[in-house]
Parts: sequence; structure tokens; C-alpha cells
Amino acid sequence: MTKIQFPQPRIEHQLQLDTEGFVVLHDWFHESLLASLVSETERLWELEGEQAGAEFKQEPDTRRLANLVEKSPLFSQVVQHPDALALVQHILGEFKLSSLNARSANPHSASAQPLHCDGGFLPDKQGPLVANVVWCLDDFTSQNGTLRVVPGSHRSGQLPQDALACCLQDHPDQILVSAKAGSLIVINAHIWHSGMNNNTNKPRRALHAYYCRRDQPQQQFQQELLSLETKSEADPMLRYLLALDDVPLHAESKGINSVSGFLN
Ligand SMILES: O=C(O)CCC(=O)C(=O)O
Repeated sequence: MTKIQFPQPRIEHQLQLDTEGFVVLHDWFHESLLASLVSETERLWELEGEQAGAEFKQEPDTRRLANLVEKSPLFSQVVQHPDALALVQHILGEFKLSSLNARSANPHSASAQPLHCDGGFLPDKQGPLVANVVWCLDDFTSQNGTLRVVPGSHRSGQLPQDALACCLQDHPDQILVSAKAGSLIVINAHIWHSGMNNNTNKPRRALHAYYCRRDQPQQQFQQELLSLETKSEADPMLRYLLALDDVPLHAESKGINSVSGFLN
């Protein structure tokens, strides 16, 4: 079985992930890749129309896309970014892709989400189950529906819906993450987090490269969702990351793995 080796992430990034649960890699990917990702996601939103995102979940006041590895070879680069994967490995140990989705908070919309942990999961005895890498396709600002996080909450042992009277309200310890388009926001996905309202006249677009510990079910079961063509073109590293040669877990073969933190 292919094992992936990554360079060690910077110590300060590891420390910030451990203590605060998130780290921003500012201006991390090239503007030519940014331009290609924006045009490809817009092409797919146009093509899929009202069905966009329906393979997973649709969300009011946003446009979503799901199962993106299937939809363009460009997205294989996204799920394999070495710096992101090194940090994901720091969080999870052995891991695989859980899903690659896109989310765009609509202009002038109530796109705010309740504080949640991805998948609605708490860590188990072995540690974290899930990590997420948010690829900023637009600047993330306090006005346009950026990501809010509650630093340290990944260590609270509680889900926000069990600890808070209302998960939509501002949290006294929350931070609104600011980042330029071309940045990556890596989170331990047990951190309490959410997208916010977009009060501007432009969409706020992002890709969510979501990973799970290798013993956990994928949110979108890649063996079933990818076409024969996509699977046959995947090189050994991508096959490993997508778990194409693994024995399916019970939840994956039964199709009961498709969970979000807050969308029904
Ligand atoms: O796009 C964002 O700002 C975060 C979205 C999020 O947390 C989610 O959809 O689970």
C-alpha cells in the first residue's frame, strides 16, 4: 500500500493547529491556479444549474458543488497539495480524502451557518477524525461571509449545539478569519466554526478539501462516485488518497456516511 511522505510542516503551524485548531497559509497558491479554479467552478455552477451540489447537500443562500475530483483533473491538484496534506497528516495521522466540495456565499444573503463541527463529530480515543482545508477563491473579509472559528474549541470535548443556547449567535471568543484569495485555511474540523453572512455585492467562493482519518468513512464514497475513466487515470498517490483500493468500510458500502455538521 502506498504511504505518503510529506515535508515537516513549520513548527509554528503545528503549534497553532494544536492549541488553536486552525492555521492560515496566506497567499499560498499561484494566481494562475486561482484563476483556473475560479473559472472551472463557475463553469460547473453554470452547467449544473439547480442541481449543483445535490449529490451531497444543497444549502440556502449559497451555491454548492460536490464530488469535484470527478469533475475536472484540475481538482486533483487541490486534494494533493503537499503543504496542506502535511498539516492534515499532523492533525490526523493516516488519512484519506473524505470529499471535495465548493461553497459560494451568495451576495447580500443570510448565508451565516450555525457554529458546528464538521460531520457533527467529536474526536474519539485515538484523537481527531476530520480536518478541512478551505481554499479561498475570493478574499475572505469580515463583510463577505468569511469563516469564523472559536480558537481552542476543538479541545472542548463538546459540540456547540450541546454547549450553547444558540449556535447562530456571535460567540464571545470567536475570530473572523481574514485571508486573501489564494490562501489556504487549514482547520482541525472539530473546531467550532461556520461561514458568516455575505453583506457585499459579490459571491464569496471557496473549495473545501475535507479529509478523514483512514479508519473513518468518507463523506462521499469515492469508489462509487468516481467514473471508471477518472479511476483509471488516477496515479498511485491519488488512488491512495481517494482510498480506491481499500476494502470499503461498513458505512461506505451501506451509503450511511454522507453526513454534514449541520445540513439535514
Ligand atoms: O465556507 C465556509 O466559510 C465554511 C463552510 C462550512 O463550515 C461548512 O459548509 O461546513
